[in-house]
Amino acid sequence: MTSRPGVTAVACSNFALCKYWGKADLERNVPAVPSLSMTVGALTTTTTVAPLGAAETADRVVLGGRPADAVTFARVAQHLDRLRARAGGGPRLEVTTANSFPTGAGLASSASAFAALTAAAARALGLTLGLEEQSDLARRASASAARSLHGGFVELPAGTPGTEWLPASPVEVAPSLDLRLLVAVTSESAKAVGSRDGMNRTMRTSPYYAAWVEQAPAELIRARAALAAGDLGALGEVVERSAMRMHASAMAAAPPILYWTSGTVEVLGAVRRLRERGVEAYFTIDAGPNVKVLCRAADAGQARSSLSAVRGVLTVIESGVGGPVQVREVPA
Ligand code: 2P0
Repeated sequence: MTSRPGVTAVACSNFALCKYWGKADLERNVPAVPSLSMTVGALTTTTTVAPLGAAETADRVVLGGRPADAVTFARVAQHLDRLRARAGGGPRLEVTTANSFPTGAGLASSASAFAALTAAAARALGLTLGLEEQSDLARRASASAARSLHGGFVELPAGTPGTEWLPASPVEVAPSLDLRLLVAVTSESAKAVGSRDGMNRTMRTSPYYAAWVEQAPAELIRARAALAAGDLGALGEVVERSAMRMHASAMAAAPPILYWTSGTVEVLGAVRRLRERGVEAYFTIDAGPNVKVLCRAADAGQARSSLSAVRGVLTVIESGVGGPVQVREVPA
């Protein structure tokens, strides 16, 4: 064993209010559209990275108490190789990771996972990196992970082919805007098409993809302005459009990609009814059937009980805005 201590990192998940869907550079994992997310305090990944002895020839990856499957292992090991290259070498590593939320709830997120892994492994390898450098590295493993190093509301810009440096950074939000996010869980099964495959298929085959890329930057500017002004109504309009336009581009792929279930559509109706009753609530949907609902803290109780009563909703998870990644060393 080396004398280096292990390192534990806790990273929050994030949900995009303006979606990332499509890449400008596949090899460097550079997004083709800018995205803007809320860091989600209630959903965290805790990852411990410890150096293995010099005789070890492979990394070890344990997820939720079980060895990782081959695909996950390969993706984690590739990221560890990236970090070792940055550190100029280093030992094989043991990675132990667990989520705070129930696995199989359709919320497993590469965002919190690769953010925590980047922070813990970088420190374990002796690297001293700022959050932006960690964000740029995490983005290469999973672009949504670049946003999870930071707390609050976070923007990841678009890049172009060949872009090498592309970190996420926090965006300004009006202090008066006290927001909550409610996750209406409508399915506990894994999605049929993963987000990486889904966005690649959309890029290759959807006639709506070019329009999606074209309209995204102006929408993000509107969302940023609404956040800074504390204007939930203006923000919510952009948030819903971003989700609908992302899904429309995916639905138009060949073969089509439909992440929604009947429960998804039921929740969209419930959100509309909340607004008709004067509750400012706005939906977003990621690459799966669950619906996330943005509202003021003062309205969260009412929104939560309405969403819980929707047919097809299994559970509702409530979250405030999360903070940046936390890192601590653990004894060798
Ligand atoms: C987002 N998603 O902005 C969008 C909305 C899913 C739907 O970022 O290929 O797992 O690893 O960079 O980060 C999920 O994409 O994709 C995602 P890769 P990632 O949150």
